[in-house]
Amino acid sequence: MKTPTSLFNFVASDYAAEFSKNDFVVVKNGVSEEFLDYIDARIEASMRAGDISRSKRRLKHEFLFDFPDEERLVAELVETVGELTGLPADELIVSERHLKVYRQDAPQNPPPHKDRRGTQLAIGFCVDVAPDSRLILYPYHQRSENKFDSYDDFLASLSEAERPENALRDIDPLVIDTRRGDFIAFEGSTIWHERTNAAGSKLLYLKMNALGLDPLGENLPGLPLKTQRRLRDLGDAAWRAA
Ligand SMILES: O=C(O)CCC(=O)C(=O)O
Ligand SMILES: [Fe+2]
Repeated sequence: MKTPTSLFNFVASDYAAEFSKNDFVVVKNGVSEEFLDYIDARIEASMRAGDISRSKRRLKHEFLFDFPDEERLVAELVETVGELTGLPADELIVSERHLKVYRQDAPQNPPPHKDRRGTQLAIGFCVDVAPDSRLILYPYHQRSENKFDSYDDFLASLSEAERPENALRDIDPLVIDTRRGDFIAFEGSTIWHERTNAAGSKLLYLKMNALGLDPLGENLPGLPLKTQRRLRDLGDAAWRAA
């Protein structure tokens, strides 16, 4: 499997003002061709391995994504996401890295959800999106944080009036057409969101935070960069003392 030379096709600072204003951004064709090819190959290999989905909603198959083992790509990821979102790049960690393949029988209009607390940011890479499928976002309403490690626990904590089917009843969501190569970033633990008509769609999502949360133990070995740097400095000191 060929390691990509870069992940992204865009300059993060060009989109930072938009993210700061809306708490989400979609960059058309923001994912590099080489990274898309890499994700394609990983999906192909993963479909033969086991599904790791923990969700009770049974919308999609999920597979752990093997992020390329290259320091420069890990650095490109956190530096781009940091610059885009204003979160400190050297504190970012990856709390989930899942390939998502929506089931053929996925419901067409599932109710929206919020991601677990470790998903301060949901970062999506669109690989193959069914023609009628849309990303639904509610960035401007009902922004309380899911403080739990699962959506089910969060949902159980809500009053009847706070449940999405009631709280969002009179609010029109943003309906976003995302296609292969598009890059998505949004604040996943506070924005109600979902994908409609998703059957057969394939995406990679990296869930990230600067809160030190790694509930599934999926963080990349090189993160956070701050710790990595400290370890390197300690190593140098030990080396000089020897
Ligand atoms: O399919 C999408 O773009 C959204 C996926 C999502 O919300 C999730 O996996 O938590
Ligand atoms: Fe989500």
